[in-house]
Amino acid sequence: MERRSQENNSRLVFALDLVRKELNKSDFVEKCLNILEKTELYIAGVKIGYPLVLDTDLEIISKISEVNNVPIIADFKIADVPHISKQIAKLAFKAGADAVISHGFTGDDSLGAIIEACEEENKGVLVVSNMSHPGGEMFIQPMSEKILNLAKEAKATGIIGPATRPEQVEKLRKKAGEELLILTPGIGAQGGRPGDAIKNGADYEIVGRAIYQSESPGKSAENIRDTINETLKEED
Ligand code: 3DU
Repeated sequence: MERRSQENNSRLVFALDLVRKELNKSDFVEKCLNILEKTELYIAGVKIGYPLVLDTDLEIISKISEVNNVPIIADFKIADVPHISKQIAKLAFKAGADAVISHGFTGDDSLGAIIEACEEENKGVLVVSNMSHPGGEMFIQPMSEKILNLAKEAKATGIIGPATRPEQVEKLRKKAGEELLILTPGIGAQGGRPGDAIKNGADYEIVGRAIYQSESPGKSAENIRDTINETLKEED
């Protein structure tokens, strides 16, 4: 992802959370690939979650990896016993994902099983250490530093933090040091401003609706990428 980020001068990860509605499956897949193609030059990676996979099938990841030259994060927020967690990660990798997102509250054995899958396949895992929605403050935020420590000890690739609460991102970066990537959803529709999370220590910002619900997803991705970059320059 770092290479793609440099090529496109972009710290933006696109959450491709489209909903099928009345389209048949193959037209819908075509539409998704089309939208992704329009944004491809402006993003560092794409994130695929449950809605899209459940509305199509796991092959959507393979199709994207064949057609679009962009790193793929499978956001399955894995939270299960170790052998099942590992199976989920392996299936995502087999389909073409470069990294998976996992919860960390399941403990060191479940995360350890995913790390094993990553080592076997040379892939990555991002651990949800905090969540961007208001309810994220109830249970996961008080645990966020413990989950971060677990991710660090397990040698995960990175963590997920909340772009809606940049001060929390700052705290996470202080604890993480330079060892973990920090990816932050919550920009646009959830209220976070492009660039704020990265200014506070994140590496990438994840954006969904503000791109795919706009009239011109390519233009919106370009604008958000540019706003992030402008905001980062302001700091200097
Ligand atoms: O709010 P948006 O439409 O920009 O989408 C945000 C994406 O990030 C979406 O795919 C969601 O599943 C994911 N996400 C969060 O929004 C918040 C988290 O804490 C973790 C993931």
